[in-house]
Order: sequence, then structure tokens, then C-alpha cells
Amino acid sequence: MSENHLLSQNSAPHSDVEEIKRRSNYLRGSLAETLEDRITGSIPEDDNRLMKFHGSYMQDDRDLRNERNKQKLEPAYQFMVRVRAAGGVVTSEQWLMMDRIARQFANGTIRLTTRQSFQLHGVIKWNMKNVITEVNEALLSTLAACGDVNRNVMCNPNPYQSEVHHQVYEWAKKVSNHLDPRTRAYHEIWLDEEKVIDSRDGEEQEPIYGPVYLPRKFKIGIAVPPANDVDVFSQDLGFIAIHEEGRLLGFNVAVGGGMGMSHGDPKTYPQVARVIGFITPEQLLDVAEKTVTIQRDYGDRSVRKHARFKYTIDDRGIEWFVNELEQRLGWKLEKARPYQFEHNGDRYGWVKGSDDNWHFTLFIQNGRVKDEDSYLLMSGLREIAKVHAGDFRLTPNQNLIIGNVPREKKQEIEQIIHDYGLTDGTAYSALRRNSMACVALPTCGLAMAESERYLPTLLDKIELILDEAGLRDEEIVIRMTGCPNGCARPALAEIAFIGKAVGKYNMYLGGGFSGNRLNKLYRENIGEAEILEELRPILNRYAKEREEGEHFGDFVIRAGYVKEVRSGLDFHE
Ligand code: SRM
Ligand code: SF4
Repeated sequence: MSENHLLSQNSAPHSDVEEIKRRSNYLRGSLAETLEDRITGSIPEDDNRLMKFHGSYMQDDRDLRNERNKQKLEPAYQFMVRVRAAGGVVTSEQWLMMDRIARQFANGTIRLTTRQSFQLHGVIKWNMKNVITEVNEALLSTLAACGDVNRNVMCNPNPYQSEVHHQVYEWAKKVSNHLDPRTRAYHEIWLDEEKVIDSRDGEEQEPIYGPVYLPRKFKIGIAVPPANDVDVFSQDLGFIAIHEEGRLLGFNVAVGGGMGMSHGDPKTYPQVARVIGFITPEQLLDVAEKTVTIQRDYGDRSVRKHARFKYTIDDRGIEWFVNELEQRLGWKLEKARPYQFEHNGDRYGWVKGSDDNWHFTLFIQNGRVKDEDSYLLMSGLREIAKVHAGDFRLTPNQNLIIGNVPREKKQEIEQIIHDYGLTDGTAYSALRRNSMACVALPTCGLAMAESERYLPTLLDKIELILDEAGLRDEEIVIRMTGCPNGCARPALAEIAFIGKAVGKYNMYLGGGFSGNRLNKLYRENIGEAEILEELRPILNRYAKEREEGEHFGDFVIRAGYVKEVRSGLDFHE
């Protein structure tokens, strides 16, 4: 263990979560026993903290909370299970497995997340082992999908779009594997692997993380310009692929982004990552590992709200970080290379890849895959998976690519798409195609307002204004979350709504269309009528007064509705 690590372990009193991790014997705790306990559908809080590292959260159905409380019943405890694959690429067999377990053990829906993972909701305790076993048998994992470790590594999900995309995807997988926790706890608890009494000391068991893991979650994403679909500036550690004539030269490194904040606490804020230099592909793993160890050693372990990497960097300064990184690496970063981002959304419909195969990006509203009376999305995708030898790819914007369709299969897949009316979103407004909403109610314990269940109807109403203004096909990025944690990366949207209370939102304007600038608070605590009242004149003015090619987020700054935010440090100014 490095000296710094020991120092940080000994400084200010640590939060309770640090103690839980320390006592857990590498994430074991008493999980094996509490999962067997048939008296309650819940698990104790200490184990719930550890459960996150295993890819699951205990939740309760908040729609049922009051009623069950009245009836003096315990809350309807259930578990969310997050399944990850770097870059969100899975096979048809893996899709079919997710589809089956969603129907058999969860609430019959699949959630595609903003980090290219799957989520199942409503799994009861007794079914957790079945779910995790099936996931692992299909060669996917839930390990480290949540918890104070590196999370799912994001990248453009289409490895066949070009050779550079392919190489970037391979690097995303390598970073992901390199930073996976090494504890055997997961295999013992869920996969019935024999318990080994391990005589190795802490550093050997978790060579990168050590016995208390990271102070907080850590996120990595790799972007391939001109697309910034992974929102590289929202990541703790972002890599921007630098390519020339179809060749990957290396990556610009960006550090210290993050979206979370708390209402009313100006010490918390979203931040955009800053570009600090250029590295070659072979240097990527070293940079990722050393960056993670710096956060391990210097991140705040006493106040969890302040424990994200962005605060470590902002408190000490970017120069301090670059210096520390270069010292640990033993070499210096090169000067950052030029790059250009054009957008942070997904491109829909059919595209032909570098291998002559076809790829179809479907619009999935807020990432929820389910069957409804008029739209059998889940069944349609199941039928495709049955005949599709290519793959499925979860995009960073909660959409789905049916990837790698050979020419001779394209018609068959197109027929299923047609039969089930699956949509690439062209029938919708460009605003809706560029929308994201987090899960929020009824499963998210932190939600203050609706998000996924509300944004579609709010969009119906905003679309009427767009139609009046002639802006239906204007690409504007809009995002909503049920609380300020920022799971749909709202601080980077041109228009954002962040939940404050049931039916009330803070409204933000002015994010950059390519995910390069934070937005700014415009109105506080407003309901639907005020939202529409506020938006109508701004959208109408934008329609009339925008300059050639000017995006909405840039317009609202030029027109004086909000000030430009250059750094998270100015977010609350
Ligand atoms: Fe998130 C906590 C859902 C992406 C920032 N997030 C949660 C929890 C687990 C609620 C909880 O702690 O009890 C939510 C589960 C809700 C449910 O019922 O499913 C939740 N987060 C999600 C997902 C599913 C949103 C979605 O609709 O897709 C995303 C899953 C990603 C994945 O597959 O790994 C998700 N969360 C994000 C992102 C976006 C990203 O990573 O690109 C962020 C902002 C980026 C960042 O981390 O800065 C994000 N989630 C948070 C935070 C605030 C962290 C902070 O800095 O303070 C929390 C709260 C926490 O950790 O205490 C949180
Ligand atoms: Fe829950 Fe808040 Fe994340 Fe939405 S942003 S899923 S409400 S934690």
C-alpha cells in the first residue's frame, strides 16, 4: 500500500461506509447469510451498502409505500439489478437471457441505462441468486456495476462503424477488465464457488483498490469525435480518441467531470472534465490505473458528498493532479491534440459499417423496454434476437442498436421492425429524439419528482409549441431527472429539468449541444404550467432570431436568458 494511501486512511474521521467496507473482508460482510434469511424480504443496511458492489440496490415500490404503511405491512422490498458490459455490446443470446429473466424474476421490463448497462427492477430477495447466476452463465456480470469502484466503461457502441471505433471498443474492454475488483467474494456468494481462506495480504487481494476500495464511484468513458455520445466531459476520467485518416493515434485525457449535486448546497456542483494532455493507446491502462490510485489515496473519505474525484481535483488544482499523475507514471503527457465534437446524441436508423454489415439504431423512449397494448417493443426485440446472429448495443443515450446485420439478413430484420412498428424515432420531434430521463419513481429511493414516467407527456405539450414555432425538426437536447444526482446527465443539456418535489422542477438552460458546456439555473421550483409558459416565448424567439446553425443552448446565452457557465465552480454564481 502506498504511503499516501495510508496517510489518507489515517486523516479525518471516516464515514460509516468506510468502516463498513473495511470490516467487510473484501465485500463479503454477512451477505451470504442475510440472503438466506426467509423472515424478511430486506437485508440489513450494512449489507445493502456492500450489495451495491455486487451490482444491486435494495429498493421498495414507492407507489405502494403509503398503502402498505397504513396496513402495517413492511415496505414492498425488492432489488434493482444492474448488468454491465463495456461499451454496452451484447450478443443475441445475452439479450434473450435478459429478456427471459426480466419476465421470470423481475417486473417484466428491461431498462437500458445512461451508462450502457441493463437494469432489472422488482427482483425479490429469494430470486437474486437465480438472476445473478443466469447473468454470469451468459458471460455478463453485475460485479462493480454499482459501488465505490470503477463503473461500466462507456464508449461508442458501434465497433464496426470504422476501424477506429473497433479499436476504441477494444480499449474500453481492456480498461474495464483492468479495473475490475479482484475479490472472490462475488463468486463465493452468488456462484457458489468454494470459500478460500486467503492468506494474501490486502494489496495482493485488491492490487489497485486496496481493502477499502475507492472513496466513491468512479466513471470512465471514451469518445470518438465528432460524436460525444458518451458525454466525455461528465466522466471522472474521459478519453477522447484522436484519429487521422482512419488510424487511432491516441487519446486526449480529460479529468474531473461529474454531474451530481444537492439542492441548496453550493459546495456541491456539476463539473466538466478538463483536458490535460495526449497519450498513446499503449499508455491508456497505465493512465487509468494511476488516476484511480490518486483518487483512492486523496479522495475525501469522511464526507461522501464531497468524495467524488471532481472535488479532489478542484480542491487541489489541476496542476497538482497532472504533477502527481506524471510522478506516478514516471513520464510526461504530451500536449493535447486538436479535436472537434459536433453532438452528444445518437444518430438513428440504418447505417452501413466498415465491414459492409448494417446497423440499425432504434429510439427507445427513456431506455424502457416493455410491451404496451399499442407497442410491443419487448416482444419485437425478442423476435429479432431469435433470428439475429449479430449483436445488440446499448447506446449512451438509452437507445439500442441492432448491430452487425449482414446484407442477406437485413430484409428479414426490417420485416420484424415493420411488423412490430419499432421506431427509429423519425416520426417524433427531434427534441424527443434528443431526450433522456432517469428512472426516478417508483423505484428510485432518492427521487423527489417523477422523471421517466413524466417526461414523455411533458414532451407532448412542448411539441405543440415546437410545431407552432416551426421547430419540430430542430435538434435540441433535453433531459430530466427526479433529483439533483444527475443520472441522465442533465447539467449538460440545452434544456433540463431537475426534480425538487412532486410535480416541481428546477429549470436549467444553456448547456452545449455537443456536451461541452454546463447549463445554468433559469427558474426554480416550477410546475408544468409555468414550464410551458417559460419555454413558449424563448422557443418562439429562437425560431425567429437564431443565427445560421446556432444551437438553442448557445442562443439562450446570446439572448441573455442565462449566463455562460465555464466551470462547475461558477455553476451557482
Ligand atoms: Fe445514478 C444513484 C440510476 C447513471 C449519478 N442512480 C442512483 C440510484 C442507484 C439511486 C440510489 O442510490 O438509491 C439510481 C437507481 C434508480 C433505479 O430505480 O433504477 C440511479 N444512474 C441511474 C441510471 C439507471 C439512470 C438511468 O435512467 O439510466 C444510470 C445507471 C448507469 C449505469 O448503468 O451504471 C445512472 N448516475 C448516473 C449518471 C450518468 C453517468 O454516469 O453517465 C450520474 C451522473 C454522473 C456522475 O456520476 O457524476 C449518476 N446516481 C448518481 C448519483 C450522484 C453521485 C454524486 O456525485 O453525488 C447518485 C447518488 C449517490 O451515488 O449517492 C446516483
Ligand atoms: Fe434517482 Fe435522482 Fe438518479 Fe433520477 S437522478 S435515478 S431520481 S438518483
